[in-house]
Amino acid sequence: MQLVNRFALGLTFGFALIVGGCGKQEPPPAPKTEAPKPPPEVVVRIGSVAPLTGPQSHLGKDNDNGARLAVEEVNAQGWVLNGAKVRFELLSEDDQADPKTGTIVAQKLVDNKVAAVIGHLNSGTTIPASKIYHDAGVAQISPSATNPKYTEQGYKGAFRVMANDVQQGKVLGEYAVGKLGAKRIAIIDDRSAYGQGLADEFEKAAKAAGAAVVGREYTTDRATDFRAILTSIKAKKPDLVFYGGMDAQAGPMVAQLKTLGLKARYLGGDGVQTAEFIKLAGPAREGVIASSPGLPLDKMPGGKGFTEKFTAKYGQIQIYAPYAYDATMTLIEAMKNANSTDPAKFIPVLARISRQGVTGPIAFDEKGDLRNGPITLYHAKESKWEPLETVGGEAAPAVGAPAGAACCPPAKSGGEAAPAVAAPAGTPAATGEKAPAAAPAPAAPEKK
Ligand code: ABU
Repeated sequence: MQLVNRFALGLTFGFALIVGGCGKQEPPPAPKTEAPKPPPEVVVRIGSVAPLTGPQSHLGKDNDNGARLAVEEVNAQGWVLNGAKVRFELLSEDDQADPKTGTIVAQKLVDNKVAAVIGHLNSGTTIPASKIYHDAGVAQISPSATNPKYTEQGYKGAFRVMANDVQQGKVLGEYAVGKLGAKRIAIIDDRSAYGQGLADEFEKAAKAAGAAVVGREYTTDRATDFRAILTSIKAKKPDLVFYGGMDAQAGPMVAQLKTLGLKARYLGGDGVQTAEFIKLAGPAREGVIASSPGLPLDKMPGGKGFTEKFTAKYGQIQIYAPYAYDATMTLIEAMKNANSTDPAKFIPVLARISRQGVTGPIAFDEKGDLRNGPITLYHAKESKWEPLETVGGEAAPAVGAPAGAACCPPAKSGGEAAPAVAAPAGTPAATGEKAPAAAPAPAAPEKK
């Protein structure tokens, strides 16, 4: 039996040798053709800073998502610079709307070698952080900080893509007196750089237009109970209450104002003119008037397309997302035009840029402020913000105008008032009185 097995094994082995030795030979492997090497990749970091936690987190996420959408689109298109593929990386930081935290995260971004920062959201964080970016040679574009001091510091790399509060306060003060007929005005602000600054500019303009300021009260950007200051204000019988601050306070404040039986009109700036305010104020929102530096979303040259893209990905736009998108796209276009991601090279190009953004024409004056930015007034009607009128701004170029298309004459001599959309019932505008003059945009040399 053992012999038979050995014989069978021998046969099998021998057959295998025959087949292996004399059968068809495998062709030698074809020489490998080298796959083309992808271009080397360079990563360019851009910071995005806003309050991502706390009472303003809905606004912070709105800004951050606007910047993120732009970065994702640019990365999908691809850009090769000096033979290397550029990939932009957005580093998001939460400054909690707190000035001290703002400087800490600004230093962190500088340490992480960002080329530029989109932010911050709040003037109170943007201004102290801007010194850190300036000292490090990093570019900064705020999509939403409106206090004029930000661009008055002489920092070559500091820009903003909306009108500032000197312009906004003037429009609001003139509207309150000239169109709403306010004579006795009470003012509340949240003591933030934005709230206090806007309230001061409003007060100046309202007084210049002939109104009396019968009371001025203060709160904070963390408060939720305003009954003490509203009771004090009620005793002064104002016909209009102006609030300089954000929606997280304005919402409950308006509701408490109604509960206390205060009949005065309520007016605020862009911190109030948000989607969140409509929710927070509840039914008390009806008739509230607020301004925003910019055109209504559906009147922005790229508003429709942006709204579709943004809402599909991130949900409802609060207010500043299109500006954060434009700030990011404008920054990257300056890098492309400069053929460089080095701030020393692209900042001078950014200072002279003239392009069509989603929000409208984008070009900066000698300080880094948006040239001739429009300001729109809205009233809350049937649970939404409805535009009343737009003051200033260029006529919006046609949707789809090529990126980089010139938007503005080199020096603009004045704001052109867009036609009024509507005026709230019972106001002088509705009865045909003359509208207040548009805030003129001064002619400006280029930022050097
Ligand atoms: N512009 C209002 C919100 C941001 C800020 O300026 O503080």
